[in-house]
Amino acid sequence: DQYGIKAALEKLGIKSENLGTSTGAQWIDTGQEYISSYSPADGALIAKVQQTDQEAYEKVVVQAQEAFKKWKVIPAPQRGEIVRQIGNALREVKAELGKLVSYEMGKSYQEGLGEVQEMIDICDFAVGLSRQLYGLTMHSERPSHRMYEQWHPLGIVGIISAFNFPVAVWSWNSMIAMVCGDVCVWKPSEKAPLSGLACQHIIAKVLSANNLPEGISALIVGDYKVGEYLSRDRRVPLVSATGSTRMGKLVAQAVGQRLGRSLLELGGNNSIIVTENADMDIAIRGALFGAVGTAGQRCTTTRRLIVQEGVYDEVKNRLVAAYGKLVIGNPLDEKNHVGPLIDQEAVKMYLNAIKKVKAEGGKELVQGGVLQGEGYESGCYVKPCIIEAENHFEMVQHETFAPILYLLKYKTLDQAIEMQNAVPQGLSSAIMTLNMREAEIFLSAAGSDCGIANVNIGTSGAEIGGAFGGEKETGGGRESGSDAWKAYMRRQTNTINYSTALPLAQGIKFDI
Ligand code: UN1
Repeated sequence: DQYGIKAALEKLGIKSENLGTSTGAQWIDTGQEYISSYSPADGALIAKVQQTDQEAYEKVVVQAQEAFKKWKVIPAPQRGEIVRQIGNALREVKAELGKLVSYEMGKSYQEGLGEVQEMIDICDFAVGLSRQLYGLTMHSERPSHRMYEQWHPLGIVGIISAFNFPVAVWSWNSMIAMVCGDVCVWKPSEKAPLSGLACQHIIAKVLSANNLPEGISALIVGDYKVGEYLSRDRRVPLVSATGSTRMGKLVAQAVGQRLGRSLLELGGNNSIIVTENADMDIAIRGALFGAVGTAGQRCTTTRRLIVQEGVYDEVKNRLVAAYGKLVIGNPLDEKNHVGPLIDQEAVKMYLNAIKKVKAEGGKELVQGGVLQGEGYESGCYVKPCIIEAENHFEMVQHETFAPILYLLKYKTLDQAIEMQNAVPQGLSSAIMTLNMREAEIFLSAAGSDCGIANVNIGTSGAEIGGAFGGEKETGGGRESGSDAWKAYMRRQTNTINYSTALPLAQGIKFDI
């Protein structure tokens, strides 16, 4: 145990066998099967978590409904105070939780720490927000009338999160939802349930220390079938789901069927345009982290590099050289740059994508493949690769959650922008240029069609202060900063008459 996993698990309250259904401090034994969580880093069994069934889900939702009655009338700044304490509790276990995320999911320890920092950041943001849930006031057209709007808590928010950001994306949703007066039921990914469990322990401690009722923050565990409990449940007005476009469409249909709200953060197919006016050092570094960071398993990962023909060879050569220096191995060992994929299923998809794109005419500049031998026993370590391709190739149009970078060539900026936009997804995008006109065109209405568009920064690593999400098959939802909180509340328009008459709007006369 050279990385201190045992001590981290102990501090986070994770045993070898754990219940998985919780309304806060209380855990429900469902008698169901356990999910085994294996580390892609070394293939070892970390611990087991029991799955939720319909009966236990019922208990969770009834408890959440009860909790909502109390939580929604607590003043928002007081709810913010609870979130402030959660942020502090996270600060205390940053190293341990970062380690568990790294070990269970496979991202580097640095990125595991970064993920917990992202949670702390959103707590701070939410605390400030708890005093800023502003509505507008309007001028009434009628004399001695006042009009304004206010934002009220919505109810139970269902959160379905993905394995790649097993804790941060939950916190974007839950911390904002909490200050908004909502209660949350969270289904973490069945591929990283222990990270979810650890968060449940942290949050439950803070809630009980403040004598708050059970049910403000609940946990359920299982695969998509457990997710369906949430998406089909009329008592859950909002379902926020992160994952594949395929999953998002199913959630949207089920939630739409009952006219609920869904907030979707789905696949990306993000590109960086490198123009002839780029700062090449920044362009190469940005593309490198964007493409191989988190082993290509971010929804914001750079999947396409669209390079101007005049600098194409330079970019290609420098990138190939940089890939040659990448060290692949155990994510907890800080000398390694790239860790494993989440599981062998993901390895299969990676290999399949490479095979398919080559059959379509793609040319491997840096060869992919599965690593074998000492340190790679889990079978989840793959080589980041670069493939020269064309934008219309089926595989280039598709999001493969792995470190495969497609290199594409362009002549004019118009062409580059057209290529950037000519994919079904619309999450993140970037341009590398020191030319002001190029940058502004890229950011204009004629430019990138994505929810995120950066200049001289890669496609990944967004800060929590902005709204996060994207267009088209990315699902259209916005989470995290800016005014994304509005999705977690219901808006009410109020008109008050303080006159002695009852004038009708639009000047309508109705006298008897
Ligand atoms: C995700 O991959 O689902 O912008 C979220 C980023 C991170 C969040 C990614 N802050 O890359």
